[in-house]
Amino acid sequence: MDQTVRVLGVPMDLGADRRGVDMGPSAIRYAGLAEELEAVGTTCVDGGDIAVPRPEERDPDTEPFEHGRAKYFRETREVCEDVATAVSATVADGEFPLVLGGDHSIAIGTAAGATNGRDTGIVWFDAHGDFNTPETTPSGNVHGMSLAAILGKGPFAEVPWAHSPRVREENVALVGTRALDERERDLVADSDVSVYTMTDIDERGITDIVREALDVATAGVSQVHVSLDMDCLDPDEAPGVGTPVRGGITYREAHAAMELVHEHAGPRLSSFELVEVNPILDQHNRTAELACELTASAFGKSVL
Ligand code: HAR
Ligand code: MN
Ligand code: MN
Ligand code: MN
Repeated sequence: MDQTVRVLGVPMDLGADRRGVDMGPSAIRYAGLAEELEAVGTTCVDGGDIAVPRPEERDPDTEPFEHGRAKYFRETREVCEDVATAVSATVADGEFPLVLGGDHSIAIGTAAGATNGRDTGIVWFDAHGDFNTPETTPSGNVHGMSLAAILGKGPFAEVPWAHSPRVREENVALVGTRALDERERDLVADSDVSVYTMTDIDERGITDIVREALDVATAGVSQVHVSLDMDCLDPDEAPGVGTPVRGGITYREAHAAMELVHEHAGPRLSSFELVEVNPILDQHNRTAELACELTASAFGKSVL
Protein backbone atom coordinates (compact mmCIF):
# COMPACT_ATOMS: atom_id res chain seq x y z
CA MET A 1 0.00 0.00 0.00
CA ASP A 2 1.63 3.27 -1.04
CA GLN A 3 -0.36 5.40 1.30
CA THR A 4 0.61 8.21 3.62
CA VAL A 5 -1.27 8.15 6.89
CA ARG A 6 -1.36 11.38 8.86
CA VAL A 7 -1.96 10.95 12.58
CA LEU A 8 -3.88 13.75 14.31
CA GLY A 9 -4.24 13.67 18.08
CA VAL A 10 -7.19 15.31 19.79
CA PRO A 11 -6.67 15.24 23.58
CA MET A 12 -10.31 16.01 24.21
CA ASP A 13 -12.14 15.18 27.40
CA LEU A 14 -14.72 17.94 27.51
CA GLY A 15 -17.33 15.57 26.13
CA ALA A 16 -17.09 13.09 28.98
CA ASP A 17 -17.28 13.13 32.77
CA ARG A 18 -14.29 11.03 33.60
CA ARG A 19 -10.90 12.68 33.12
CA GLY A 20 -8.22 10.66 31.45
CA VAL A 21 -9.22 10.23 27.81
CA ASP A 22 -7.27 13.41 27.09
CA MET A 23 -4.17 11.21 27.50
CA GLY A 24 -5.39 8.79 24.85
CA PRO A 25 -3.36 10.17 21.90
CA SER A 26 -0.16 10.01 23.92
CA ALA A 27 -0.82 6.45 25.12
CA ILE A 28 -1.68 5.23 21.62
CA ARG A 29 1.48 6.76 20.16
CA TYR A 30 3.55 5.28 23.01
CA ALA A 31 2.02 1.87 22.29
CA GLY A 32 3.69 1.94 18.87
CA LEU A 33 1.11 3.15 16.39
CA ALA A 34 3.62 4.52 13.88
CA GLU A 35 5.66 1.29 13.90
CA GLU A 36 2.52 -0.80 13.35
CA LEU A 37 1.51 1.38 10.40
CA GLU A 38 4.97 1.36 8.83
CA ALA A 39 5.05 -2.43 9.22
CA VAL A 40 2.01 -2.75 6.97
CA GLY A 41 3.67 -0.62 4.31
CA THR A 42 2.19 2.82 4.90
CA THR A 43 4.19 5.98 5.43
CA CYS A 44 3.20 7.41 8.79
CA VAL A 45 3.40 11.16 9.39
CA ASP A 46 2.56 12.60 12.79
CA GLY A 47 0.58 15.81 12.52
CA GLY A 48 0.76 16.49 16.26
CA ASP A 49 -2.15 17.37 18.51
CA ILE A 50 -5.01 19.83 18.15
CA ALA A 51 -5.18 22.25 21.09
CA VAL A 52 -7.96 21.52 23.57
CA PRO A 53 -8.80 23.77 26.55
CA ARG A 54 -8.73 22.27 30.03
CA PRO A 55 -12.17 21.84 31.64
CA GLU A 56 -10.91 23.42 34.89
CA GLU A 57 -10.45 26.70 33.04
CA ARG A 58 -13.90 26.74 31.52
CA ASP A 59 -17.55 26.95 32.48
CA PRO A 60 -19.50 24.02 31.02
CA ASP A 61 -22.57 26.16 30.54
CA THR A 62 -21.23 29.29 28.82
CA GLU A 63 -23.93 28.85 26.20
CA PRO A 64 -26.88 27.35 28.09
CA PHE A 65 -29.78 25.82 26.19
CA GLU A 66 -33.40 26.63 26.71
CA HIS A 67 -34.13 22.89 26.82
CA GLY A 68 -31.62 20.34 27.95
CA ARG A 69 -27.87 20.47 28.26
CA ALA A 70 -24.68 19.98 26.25
CA LYS A 71 -21.72 20.66 28.51
CA TYR A 72 -18.85 22.68 27.01
CA PHE A 73 -20.84 23.12 23.82
CA ARG A 74 -18.83 26.20 22.79
CA GLU A 75 -15.43 24.61 23.43
CA THR A 76 -16.45 21.35 21.75
CA ARG A 77 -17.65 23.25 18.72
CA GLU A 78 -14.38 25.20 18.52
CA VAL A 79 -12.15 22.13 18.89
CA CYS A 80 -14.22 20.12 16.41
CA GLU A 81 -14.00 22.90 13.87
CA ASP A 82 -10.19 22.74 14.15
CA VAL A 83 -10.36 18.96 13.76
CA ALA A 84 -12.54 19.34 10.66
CA THR A 85 -10.10 21.84 9.15
CA ALA A 86 -7.08 19.59 9.83
CA VAL A 87 -8.81 16.48 8.50
CA SER A 88 -10.03 18.16 5.35
CA ALA A 89 -6.54 19.61 4.69
CA THR A 90 -5.11 16.10 5.12
CA VAL A 91 -7.53 14.71 2.54
CA ALA A 92 -6.76 17.62 0.18
CA ASP A 93 -3.05 16.73 0.43
CA GLY A 94 -3.82 13.17 -0.66
CA GLU A 95 -3.08 11.75 2.78
CA PHE A 96 -5.21 9.46 4.91
CA PRO A 97 -6.50 10.99 8.17
CA LEU A 98 -6.13 8.83 11.29
CA VAL A 99 -7.60 10.69 14.25
CA LEU A 100 -6.80 9.75 17.86
CA GLY A 101 -9.10 10.72 20.72
CA GLY A 102 -9.97 11.84 23.12
CA ASP A 103 -13.61 11.28 23.79
CA HIS A 104 -16.07 10.52 21.01
CA SER A 105 -17.30 14.12 20.64
CA ILE A 106 -14.33 14.64 18.28
CA ALA A 107 -16.14 12.54 15.66
CA ILE A 108 -18.23 15.62 14.87
CA GLY A 109 -15.05 17.25 13.57
CA THR A 110 -13.59 14.15 11.94
CA ALA A 111 -16.76 13.38 9.99
CA ALA A 112 -17.17 16.97 8.82
CA GLY A 113 -13.56 17.11 7.61
CA ALA A 114 -13.59 13.68 5.99
CA THR A 115 -16.86 14.35 4.19
CA ASN A 116 -16.18 17.78 2.79
CA GLY A 117 -18.52 17.55 -0.19
CA ARG A 118 -18.26 13.80 -0.79
CA ASP A 119 -21.08 11.39 0.05
CA THR A 120 -19.80 9.29 2.93
CA GLY A 121 -20.96 6.27 4.91
CA ILE A 122 -20.01 5.57 8.51
CA VAL A 123 -19.48 2.38 10.48
CA TRP A 124 -19.66 3.25 14.19
CA PHE A 125 -18.21 0.53 16.42
CA ASP A 126 -19.46 1.31 19.92
CA ALA A 127 -21.18 -0.11 22.99
CA HIS A 128 -23.27 3.08 22.93
CA GLY A 129 -25.45 4.75 20.32
CA ASP A 130 -24.13 8.30 20.79
CA PHE A 131 -27.54 9.31 19.50
CA ASN A 132 -28.67 11.65 22.26
CA THR A 133 -29.53 15.33 21.89
CA PRO A 134 -29.40 18.02 24.60
CA GLU A 135 -33.08 17.22 25.26
CA THR A 136 -32.66 13.47 25.70
CA THR A 137 -29.20 13.17 27.28
CA PRO A 138 -29.10 11.89 30.86
CA SER A 139 -25.59 13.33 31.38
CA GLY A 140 -25.18 16.45 29.25
CA ASN A 141 -22.02 14.86 27.83
CA VAL A 142 -21.49 15.57 24.15
CA HIS A 143 -19.69 12.26 23.52
CA GLY A 144 -23.11 10.66 23.90
CA MET A 145 -24.53 12.94 21.18
CA SER A 146 -21.90 12.86 18.46
CA LEU A 147 -23.46 10.50 15.95
CA ALA A 148 -26.78 12.34 16.25
CA ALA A 149 -24.91 15.61 15.69
CA ILE A 150 -23.24 14.28 12.54
CA LEU A 151 -26.72 13.43 11.24
CA GLY A 152 -27.99 16.94 11.88
CA LYS A 153 -29.83 16.43 15.16
CA GLY A 154 -29.39 18.83 18.07
CA PRO A 155 -27.56 22.17 18.29
CA PHE A 156 -24.75 21.25 15.91
CA ALA A 157 -27.33 21.42 13.12
CA GLU A 158 -27.12 25.22 13.46
CA VAL A 159 -23.34 25.18 13.07
CA PRO A 160 -22.61 25.62 9.36
CA TRP A 161 -19.54 23.37 9.06
CA ALA A 162 -20.73 20.64 11.43
CA HIS A 163 -23.81 19.01 10.00
CA SER A 164 -22.84 16.68 7.19
CA PRO A 165 -25.64 16.58 4.63
CA ARG A 166 -23.27 14.22 2.85
CA VAL A 167 -23.86 11.51 5.47
CA ARG A 168 -27.29 9.94 5.07
CA GLU A 169 -28.80 7.86 7.86
CA GLU A 170 -29.22 5.05 5.32
CA ASN A 171 -25.41 4.87 5.08
CA VAL A 172 -24.75 4.64 8.82
CA ALA A 173 -24.26 1.34 10.65
CA LEU A 174 -23.78 0.90 14.39
CA VAL A 175 -21.94 -2.26 15.45
CA GLY A 176 -21.64 -3.73 18.96
CA THR A 177 -24.51 -1.72 20.45
CA ARG A 178 -25.57 -2.75 23.94
CA ALA A 179 -26.25 0.42 25.95
CA LEU A 180 -28.88 2.90 24.78
CA ASP A 181 -30.65 5.36 27.06
CA GLU A 182 -34.42 5.21 27.10
CA ARG A 183 -35.15 8.23 24.94
CA GLU A 184 -32.05 7.65 22.85
CA ARG A 185 -33.45 4.25 21.90
CA ASP A 186 -36.55 5.96 20.45
CA LEU A 187 -34.40 8.33 18.40
CA VAL A 188 -32.39 5.41 17.01
CA ALA A 189 -35.54 3.41 16.28
CA ASP A 190 -37.16 6.35 14.47
CA SER A 191 -34.06 6.90 12.32
CA ASP A 192 -32.87 5.08 9.21
CA VAL A 193 -29.54 4.00 10.67
CA SER A 194 -28.81 0.26 10.79
CA VAL A 195 -28.13 -1.11 14.26
CA TYR A 196 -26.22 -4.34 14.84
CA THR A 197 -26.47 -5.17 18.51
CA MET A 198 -24.46 -7.72 20.47
CA THR A 199 -27.46 -10.02 20.12
CA ASP A 200 -27.15 -9.81 16.33
CA ILE A 201 -23.44 -10.59 16.63
CA ASP A 202 -24.22 -13.58 18.90
CA GLU A 203 -26.70 -14.92 16.40
CA ARG A 204 -24.97 -14.26 13.09
CA GLY A 205 -21.30 -13.92 13.92
CA ILE A 206 -19.07 -10.90 13.62
CA THR A 207 -17.94 -11.46 10.02
CA ASP A 208 -21.45 -11.62 8.62
CA ILE A 209 -22.45 -8.51 10.59
CA VAL A 210 -19.42 -6.42 9.64
CA ARG A 211 -19.76 -7.35 5.98
CA GLU A 212 -23.36 -6.20 6.06
CA ALA A 213 -22.49 -3.03 7.99
CA LEU A 214 -19.88 -2.15 5.37
CA ASP A 215 -22.39 -2.85 2.60
CA VAL A 216 -24.84 -0.46 4.29
CA ALA A 217 -22.18 2.21 4.70
CA THR A 218 -20.89 1.97 1.14
CA ALA A 219 -24.22 1.63 -0.71
CA GLY A 220 -24.22 4.29 -3.41
CA VAL A 221 -21.40 6.34 -1.84
CA SER A 222 -17.76 6.64 -2.72
CA GLN A 223 -16.17 6.48 0.72
CA VAL A 224 -16.56 5.23 4.26
CA HIS A 225 -15.42 6.57 7.63
CA VAL A 226 -14.75 4.06 10.41
CA SER A 227 -15.13 5.30 13.98
CA LEU A 228 -13.80 2.82 16.53
CA ASP A 229 -14.88 3.51 20.09
CA MET A 230 -12.71 1.14 22.10
CA ASP A 231 -15.60 0.50 24.50
CA CYS A 232 -17.08 -1.61 21.70
CA LEU A 233 -14.75 -4.31 23.02
CA ASP A 234 -15.44 -6.24 26.16
CA PRO A 235 -13.89 -4.48 29.20
CA ASP A 236 -11.90 -7.67 29.90
CA GLU A 237 -9.94 -6.92 26.72
CA ALA A 238 -10.16 -3.14 26.81
CA PRO A 239 -10.34 -2.02 30.44
CA GLY A 240 -8.94 1.43 29.69
CA VAL A 241 -12.08 3.16 28.48
CA GLY A 242 -14.16 5.88 30.11
CA THR A 243 -17.54 4.16 29.95
CA PRO A 244 -17.09 0.37 30.03
CA VAL A 245 -20.09 -1.89 29.38
CA ARG A 246 -19.83 -5.65 29.91
CA GLY A 247 -20.70 -8.08 27.15
CA GLY A 248 -18.69 -6.54 24.32
CA ILE A 249 -16.88 -8.03 21.36
CA THR A 250 -13.88 -10.23 22.03
CA TYR A 251 -10.25 -9.71 21.09
CA ARG A 252 -10.57 -12.06 18.15
CA GLU A 253 -13.91 -10.63 16.98
CA ALA A 254 -12.41 -7.14 17.00
CA HIS A 255 -9.50 -8.30 14.85
CA ALA A 256 -11.83 -10.09 12.45
CA ALA A 257 -13.91 -6.92 12.20
CA MET A 258 -10.90 -4.74 11.34
CA GLU A 259 -9.51 -7.31 8.89
CA LEU A 260 -12.86 -7.14 7.13
CA VAL A 261 -12.73 -3.35 7.08
CA HIS A 262 -9.51 -3.67 5.10
CA GLU A 263 -10.71 -6.47 2.81
CA HIS A 264 -14.25 -5.35 2.21
CA ALA A 265 -14.02 -1.54 2.22
CA GLY A 266 -10.64 -1.56 0.50
CA PRO A 267 -9.71 1.79 -1.01
CA ARG A 268 -13.13 3.18 -0.10
CA LEU A 269 -11.93 3.48 3.49
CA SER A 270 -11.27 7.21 3.64
CA SER A 271 -10.75 8.03 7.32
CA PHE A 272 -10.37 6.20 10.59
CA GLU A 273 -10.65 7.25 14.20
CA LEU A 274 -9.78 5.64 17.55
CA VAL A 275 -11.55 7.08 20.57
CA GLU A 276 -12.24 6.76 24.29
CA VAL A 277 -8.90 5.22 25.34
CA ASN A 278 -8.44 6.16 29.00
CA PRO A 279 -4.88 5.37 30.16
CA ILE A 280 -5.71 6.13 33.81
CA LEU A 281 -8.13 3.22 33.92
CA ASP A 282 -5.98 0.97 31.73
CA GLN A 283 -3.76 -1.96 32.72
CA HIS A 284 -0.18 -1.39 31.50
CA ASN A 285 -1.40 0.37 28.34
CA ARG A 286 -3.19 -2.79 27.19
CA THR A 287 -6.12 -0.93 25.62
CA ALA A 288 -3.86 1.50 23.72
CA GLU A 289 -1.76 -1.43 22.45
CA LEU A 290 -4.90 -3.20 21.32
CA ALA A 291 -6.02 -0.02 19.56
CA CYS A 292 -2.75 -0.05 17.60
CA GLU A 293 -3.10 -3.72 16.70
CA LEU A 294 -6.65 -3.16 15.47
CA THR A 295 -5.56 -0.19 13.40
CA ALA A 296 -2.88 -2.34 11.79
CA SER A 297 -5.52 -4.92 10.91
CA ALA A 298 -7.70 -2.23 9.37
CA PHE A 299 -4.70 -1.19 7.25
CA GLY A 300 -4.04 -4.70 5.99
CA LYS A 301 -1.93 -6.58 8.54
CA SER A 302 -2.31 -10.30 7.98
CA VAL A 303 -0.49 -13.49 8.89
CA LEU A 304 0.47 -14.46 5.35
N1 HAR B 1 -25.51 7.39 26.67
C1 HAR B 1 -24.76 7.92 27.77
C2 HAR B 1 -24.81 9.46 27.75
O1 HAR B 1 -25.36 10.05 26.86
C3 HAR B 1 -23.35 7.43 27.72
C4 HAR B 1 -22.50 8.14 26.71
C5 HAR B 1 -21.67 7.30 25.90
N2 HAR B 1 -20.32 7.12 26.30
C6 HAR B 1 -19.39 6.89 25.37
N3 HAR B 1 -19.72 7.09 24.08
N4 HAR B 1 -18.32 6.44 25.66
O2 HAR B 1 -19.81 6.06 23.25
O3 HAR B 1 -24.31 10.08 28.63
MN1 MN C 1 -14.08 15.80 31.47
MN1 MN D 1 -18.88 6.45 21.47
MN1 MN E 1 -19.01 4.17 23.71
